[in-house]
Amino acid sequence: MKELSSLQIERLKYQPKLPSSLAGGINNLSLSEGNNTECVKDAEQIKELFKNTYGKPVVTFKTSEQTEVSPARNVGVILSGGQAPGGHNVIAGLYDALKQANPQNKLYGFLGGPSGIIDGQYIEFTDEKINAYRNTGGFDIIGSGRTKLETEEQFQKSLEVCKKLGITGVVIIGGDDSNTNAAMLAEWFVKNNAGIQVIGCPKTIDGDLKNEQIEISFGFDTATKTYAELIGNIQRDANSAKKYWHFIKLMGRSATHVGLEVALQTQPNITLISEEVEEKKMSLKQIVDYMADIIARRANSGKNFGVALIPEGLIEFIPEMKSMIANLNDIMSSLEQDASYNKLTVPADRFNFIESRLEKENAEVFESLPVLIKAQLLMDRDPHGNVQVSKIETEKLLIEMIKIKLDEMKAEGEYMGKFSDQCHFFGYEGRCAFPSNFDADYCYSLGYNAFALMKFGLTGYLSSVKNLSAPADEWVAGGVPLTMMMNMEKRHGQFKPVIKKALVELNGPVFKVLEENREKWAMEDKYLFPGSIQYFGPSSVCDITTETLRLENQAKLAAV
Ligand code: FBP
Repeated sequence: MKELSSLQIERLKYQPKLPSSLAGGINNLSLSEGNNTECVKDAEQIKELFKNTYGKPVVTFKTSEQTEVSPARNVGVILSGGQAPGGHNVIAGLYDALKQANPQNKLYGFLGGPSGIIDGQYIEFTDEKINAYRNTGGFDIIGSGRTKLETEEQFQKSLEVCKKLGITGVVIIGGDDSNTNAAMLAEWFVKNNAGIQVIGCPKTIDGDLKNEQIEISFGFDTATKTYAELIGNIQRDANSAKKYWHFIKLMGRSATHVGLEVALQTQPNITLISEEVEEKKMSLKQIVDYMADIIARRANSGKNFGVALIPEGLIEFIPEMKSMIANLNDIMSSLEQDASYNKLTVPADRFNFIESRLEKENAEVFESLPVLIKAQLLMDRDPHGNVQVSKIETEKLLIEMIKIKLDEMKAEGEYMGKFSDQCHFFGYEGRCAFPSNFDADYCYSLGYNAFALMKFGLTGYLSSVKNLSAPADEWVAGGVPLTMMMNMEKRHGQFKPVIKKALVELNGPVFKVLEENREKWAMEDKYLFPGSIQYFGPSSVCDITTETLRLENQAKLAAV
């Protein structure tokens, strides 16, 4: 029996690249500070909530001739939220920097996500443990979780656990919500003179934790390449058999960065972009008409096959659904303790109960949905009170409605084809893939850099590595104050400080490519077959980044 696959063995040997500014060693760094910063919106409230950590400058590292060794210290690390390829390398980079800085330093990993720091569940990392996970996918080294770190009691408990372990620095690896929590914890520690620094690292396959300072979150590169490989294979199958329409839902809770990137890598016949649906105020019926029109036109030219990409979060961007879901979320949160609802066991009774409480127009929308979707909309909410969109089979909803539309078109003589469907949902398939070279390098650099930020006494910062379209040695390492990315948004009915999510920009360079080509891709088959991620071989296939990064960087350069 084998202990490791051949690829596992080879990947463990890969040495991730660091930006040249960090490659000189953790004890040979100097720090440059920019000007003080402002948050993206709602400055008054954010300043008030983050009195101690607001407005700090963006910082950048350079190699220094001077060597500075600091006293031994202990650091803790948390993996938070959904898995993303490269998480293990963030921890490996952090560990290497910390041990290089002072071999007496210790790194603790909190188990099962943020709950680990509250409940005092942890391990101490050793060389052996870290070496077994280098360049591997997944978060299984310490596990992850979605507990929100936000209450006074949780902060107090975290402080006690850190004190017990002598921890003076915590790294939180997470998405927008987890880094919002990192900012709150950092502020609380300063306010309470805890002497504990907090640094965040930008993680999420969704690609929506990005802004002027953060070019992309880690995991997006590998996950989109994994999905693109699978979609390319399906396109080949569709083009060979010429008998199925493949409807593929793609992960990405809210924004459609994943769908857009994958579309540019594969050029399918239909790509829905949630942000466009919202901007154009498209109803569910209009989306169905748009898709049915392409299906009919292709069928009328002899092609009863095709590939359509559907973003996971679509349902929440269709105005009538958005309004209904918001209304439903409020009702559901008040129903948790409601015995009259909880005792209903027959689905139809639950649907009637909900319909009777929804506002009239929302009730009509809910009522019009197939039973399967109604039931999925009533499932448990996530810790933020949101519908778990990954569990809603939007692709099936669209297929059912398209079939009805095509029958109507057939009756009118507008459609003569045959529609046979296949459904797919790609999400979990990509979140734990072996990180691409890009993600392996980027993540290792983020972790290494997180310790550099701690070494300079900073707190409430997000580890940042920029200039990512260039080769790794030209990347720019530094830190961005977390408050700089914040604004106030309504959560659970209350305004709270949160890191602003980046949605797809409809006037941005990436969407423009889709917009310019989609009619051609709809009718002529311009499929691309990206194949699997390459880890060994020419740099032109192993080290390429995403189209999103390439096009955004190109646009930035053109604007200078
Ligand atoms: P993060 O924002 O925590 O990185 O997670 C994103 C995501 O992968 C979404 O794309 C998806 O909707 C969600 O996680 C699924 O969550 P879960 O893993 O709890 O099923």
